[in-house]
Order: sequence, then C-alpha cells, then structure tokens
Amino acid sequence: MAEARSNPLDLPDTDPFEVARDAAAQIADLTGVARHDVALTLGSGWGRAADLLGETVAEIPAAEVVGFSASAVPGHAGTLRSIALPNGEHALVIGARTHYYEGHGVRRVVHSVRTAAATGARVMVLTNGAGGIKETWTPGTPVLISDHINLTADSPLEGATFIDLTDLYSARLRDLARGVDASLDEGVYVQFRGPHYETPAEVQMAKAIGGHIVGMSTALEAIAARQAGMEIIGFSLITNLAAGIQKTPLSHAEVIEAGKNAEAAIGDLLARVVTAL
Ligand code: 8IG
Repeated sequence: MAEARSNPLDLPDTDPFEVARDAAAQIADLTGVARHDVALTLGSGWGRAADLLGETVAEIPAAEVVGFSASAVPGHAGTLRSIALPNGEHALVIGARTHYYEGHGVRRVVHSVRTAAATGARVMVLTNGAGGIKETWTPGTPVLISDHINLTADSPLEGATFIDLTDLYSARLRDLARGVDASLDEGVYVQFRGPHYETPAEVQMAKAIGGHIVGMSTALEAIAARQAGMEIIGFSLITNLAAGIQKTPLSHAEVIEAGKNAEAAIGDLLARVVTAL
C-alpha cells in the first residue's frame, strides 16, 4: 500500500522545500506539463469545479508523488490534476489535502502548497467546506475569506522566519471575484485543530474574537503560500451553520449533502474566477 511507504517529510533532517521541488519535477514528468500557472486546493463540496475549468490533461494519484499521501477524508479525492485553461495556461488541481488533525505535522499539511509553488504557480486558490457563524448564511453559500485567525498554535514557518501577513488574502483577487459574482459575501476564517467540531461556547469565542467562519484547514496553507511568494484567494462553502448557531447537531453526512447541492453553482463560480485571473 502506497500509504505505508515512508514519507521524507517525516524525517527531521529533510529540507521540505527540496521535497517540494522533487515533487514538482515528478508532476512535470507525470503530466507532461512543464509549468503550472495557478493552483487550486479543492475542499469539501468543491470537487466538481475541476471539470469546469478546462480540459484535463492528466490526473495522477497523489500518493505517487513524493511527500503526498492518499486523502484520509471521505468526500476528498486523492488526485492531482493538470488542466489546460482556455487562455493556454495550466492549472494544478489538488484534490488531496492533508489536514492538521491527521497528526502528521505541518510540513505534510503545507506540502501541496509548496509543491504548487515549485511547479511555477503564482496564484493559490484555497477552498474548503466550513461552518458559518453569520446567521444570514444558509448551507450551500460560498463566501470569500477576507482574513484568518489561526487557532492551531502552530506554523509552517520554521526558525526565525518572519513573514508579513497583511493582505494575506489578496484584496485584488477578492475584488476580481466580486466582479464575477457581486453577491459574494466575505468573512474571517478561524482554523481550529479539529477533528471534533466546536462546542457552542467555542463558536461564541470565535465570534467574539472577530471570526465568521469555522473550519479545520486553509490558514496554515495560506501562510505557506505567502512564504512561497504566491498571491492567495480563499473560498469557504458554508455547509452548515456552526454549532449552537444551528439548532440541530452537526454531521459529516449533512456537510457532504450541502456540498453536493451547491456543487454546480460553486464550480461555475470558481471556473469564472480562474478564467478572470
Ligand atoms: I464542512 O462547523 C465543516 N468543517 N471546525 N466547524 C469546523 N470545521 C467544519 C465545520 C464546522 N463544518
């Protein structure tokens, strides 16, 4: 089984950027596409978007590329896809997110982003399924991420690496997205460790400190993307209202269902945003 293979990112002396460069070289080799221009990580509900972006040139199991492992979450595809965009550029679609709660460390969490940068991508599109704190958001609503609060108490940066995170989620790209869909709302994403959902008290805390969206991904990836010099845009699909905001218990089945129902609309949104980049 591919997953049983040892991962160089788990060894303390490994340079994670060297592994990312090796992974990018393998992707170029396996896809026949020398350089990718934009990369997208597709979270819960966003999977269908890839089909609408352009023509798939190649699709490879992520586990075949160094540093990656197959996705642990039902509803997440474990593949890397190279897609030819209508403008002649290429998109790398990452359907294999490693979550922080899997416990493999931050290097593994951000490996896909570092690899995307090493393939040449200048723009990183991060998407996720998440809980909403704003009561006006119904399940199936896509929202722009305007900023984040990282509650993992961890960082992809190692040592004395000081990186500015002002305008982390590019105002230019958010404006561009609103040009595609003027009704897009935005909010501050709060990354919790998970994998449990929040208690209602934790949701109230997230709200009190300025959060609007609760999730278990994206913030650490965005930091790594900024370190790599990429321009970042983030979208959350609100699949549920956060615990205590919605009156019924949260379930993963509900999340998958909301994602399925929103699939066509958010796929179209994402395709139009990528086209406009
Ligand atoms: I989908 O309500 C999804 N992911 N932390 N809270 C957190 N993550 C989520 C939620 C949620 N919904």
